[in-house]
Amino acid sequence: MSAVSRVLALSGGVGGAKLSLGLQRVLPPGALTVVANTGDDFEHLGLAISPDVDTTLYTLASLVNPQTGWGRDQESWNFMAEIERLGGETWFRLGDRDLALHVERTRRLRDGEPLDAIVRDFGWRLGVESRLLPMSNDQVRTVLETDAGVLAFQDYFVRRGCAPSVTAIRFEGAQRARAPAGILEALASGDFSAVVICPSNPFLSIDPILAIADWRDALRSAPVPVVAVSPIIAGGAVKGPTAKLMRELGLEVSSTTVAQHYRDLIDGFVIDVADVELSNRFDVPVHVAPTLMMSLRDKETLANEVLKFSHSISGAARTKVSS
Ligand code: FO1
Repeated sequence: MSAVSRVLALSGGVGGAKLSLGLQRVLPPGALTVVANTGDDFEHLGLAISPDVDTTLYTLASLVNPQTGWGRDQESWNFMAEIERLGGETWFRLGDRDLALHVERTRRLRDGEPLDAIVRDFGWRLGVESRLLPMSNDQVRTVLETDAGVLAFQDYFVRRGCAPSVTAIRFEGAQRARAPAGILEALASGDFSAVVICPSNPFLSIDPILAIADWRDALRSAPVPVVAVSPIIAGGAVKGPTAKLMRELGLEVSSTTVAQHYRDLIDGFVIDVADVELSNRFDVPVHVAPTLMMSLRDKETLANEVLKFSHSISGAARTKVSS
């Protein structure tokens, strides 16, 4: 266990959820709060789907499908098979167990309950000991400008398998969106001892959170260290379209690019052991650790490394580079 006590983690889908699970396992019960991206949310088959919130929820509840990293374990697909038989849309796969979550969330949203209250209750019912929050109760939608036209996130990501080339990304609704009540005050008043930006896609998973002025301002002025973990290892991404997207946006596929992207927010940056030779190429303190999370032990080890590092830089002069 580390000296760091309460931690706020910012997360997207699978990669972020893995580190969140590591943090949950090495911190005391209840000491972790995870803020999940909702830019990927959409309405599908008449249901309100929140993929990154659900991936995090299932991972923290040890109910996630270990093969995909999203959706439920012990899943069956009768609903999808029947949808197909009826000629419905099957490109986005909703398993039978997972379906219950979407049906229940949709009902509660339609009854006027805010998303954060619904997610909090789901967490409690599924036995999650950490607090999980959507980045906002207001609608924010990630939209991509591509060589195949303007695409909604899941159309780009799942239906088209990230094949289109991306020229720009926007977060519709982010300008009006607010963070859920209470969390920013908790951060500003020192309730947390560190903020961790998980190794999620910076452009698709973390940027939707940072596009909300509330969050960006709160992180810039956080009275505690903000530490990001690079999703890039040895010039490639562990999973997903991060490296392809960076090339399309004209960026070098390197952890130095990611640190530069977060430069006005972070006080420290964690890179993989494979990138040790880059460690003197950053404007912020750098910690080198194994960042590939295959086993539960890997997740716990990285969580401990991140917490140790953030503790070691807390109290040091702020290193954020103003932009
Ligand atoms: N990802 C896929 O690649 N194909 C799917 O059919 C799919 C269904 C799905 C259903 C529920 C859910 O919570 C997540 C799901 N995902 C699927 C993952 C998800 O679309 C992405 O991983 C995230 O949006 C990006 O973080």
